[in-house]
Formats: sequence, C-alpha cells, structure tokens
Amino acid sequence: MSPIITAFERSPDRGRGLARDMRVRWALEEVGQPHEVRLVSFSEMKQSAHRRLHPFGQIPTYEEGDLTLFESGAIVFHIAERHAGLLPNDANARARAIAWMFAALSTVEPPIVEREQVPYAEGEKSWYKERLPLLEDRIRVRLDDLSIRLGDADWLDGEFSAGDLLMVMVLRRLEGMNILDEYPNLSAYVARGEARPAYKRAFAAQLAVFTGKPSNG
Ligand code: GTB
Repeated sequence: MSPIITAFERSPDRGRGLARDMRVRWALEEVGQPHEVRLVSFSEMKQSAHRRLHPFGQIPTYEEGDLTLFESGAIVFHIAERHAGLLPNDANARARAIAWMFAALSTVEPPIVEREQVPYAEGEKSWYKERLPLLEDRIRVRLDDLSIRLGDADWLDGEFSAGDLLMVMVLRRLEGMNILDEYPNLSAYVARGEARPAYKRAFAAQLAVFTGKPSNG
C-alpha cells in the first residue's frame, strides 16, 4: 500500500516548493517509493479529521497502513530508516547523518524561519527596521560555520544523505533574501541538491498542484 501524504491545496508559496511537504516528497522520490498526495485546504487542516493526523492542524502528514506521522523531520527519518538510499549503512556514519538532520531543523532553520516571519508578524512595529538586520546576522552566524564545515565537499558527510536533503531544503527558504549569495559554496550545495533527479520530480509534482497541469516526472 502506498503511503499518503498531505500538502496544501493552495500553497502560499505559489509552487516554489518551500512548504514542508516538499522535503517529504523529495525523500520519497529519492528512495523510489510511490505515494499519494491528499490536498487539504486551510479550513480542512483545522478540522478534527485532519487534527487526528496532525495535532497542530498543519501539513505535511504521512499515513502508511496503521501508522500516522506528522513533523516533516520525523517523516523523512522514517522514510530514510525504512528504505535504502538516505542513510549510510555504517553505524557511525549513519549517526552523523542523523545529527545533520537535527542540525538542519533545530540549529539552522529557526533563525531563517524567524526572519521569514518577521515582516508578517512585526512589519508594522516601530522596531521592525532595526530588528531585520539583527535577524539576518543571526542567520549569518550559522551560515558562516556551515560554509566552513562544508568547504569544497559535495555533501556534509560523505555521500548524499537525509541530512543533506533537510539542509538543502532549509537553505532554500533563504530564496529571495540574497543572504545565500554571500556563501558561494552553500549556493553551489543547494544547486547540487536541486539538480538531483529525485528533487526535480518532487518539485514538478508540487508545482503541478499550483499550475493545475500534470507533471511529467
Ligand atoms: N515543524 C513542522 C514540520 O516540520 O512538519 C512544521 C509544519 C508547518 O509549519 N506546516 C505549515 C502549515 O501547515 C506548512 S509548511 N501551515 C499552516 C498552519 O500552520 O495553519 C510552512 C510554510 C508555509 C508557506 C511557505 N511559503 O509560502 O513560502 C513556506 C513554508
């Protein structure tokens, strides 16, 4: 039975692949797992049927037989554990790849999300213009270190892993902010992720929801 994931019926990103279903779609494509996507509206997400799948009334969710999951990181981890291709077999390398998954979501993503939300949440406030560069500098603190660690390697720790998948997706959230341009090796890293055939198939599938035209991937 194919797993079913949920995604926005109308994503506010207008098909740019920035909503968190994209990371789950990409993981499923990397491991070659066919899946179904159930699209939900904002009002459906807040109703009890969806809240049974996701306590916070959000996307993405994942249903597979009698297993239901929420949280994109947990879903990607589950996919990576059940299929070959996203986590190394060597136990220590596997642990390090998992550490990168956590680093992406709990160390690098939070300042990016805060910067992303501040125009909506505090755009009218008197402190907004002063706060913006402070938030951008907090992102740079993380990117400086990430850029040094990546150096001229293709991926964060040997072969491409679920850690890279999540890190690339997190860095993609900087699209339109110009900060990534300050880090040529991180820009190239994101481009490498986006060039993967599995990424392209996942991106096309989520874009097709926005355009209404079926993807060929
Ligand atoms: N920690 C959870 C996870 O990783 O799964 C966070 C899930 C989450 O934030 N889901 C968002 C959601 O359901 C969609 S992805 N929001 C509706 C709600 O909370 O009511 C976040 C997102 C939304 C839009 C854009 N965008 O337009 O660029 C980017 C990211």
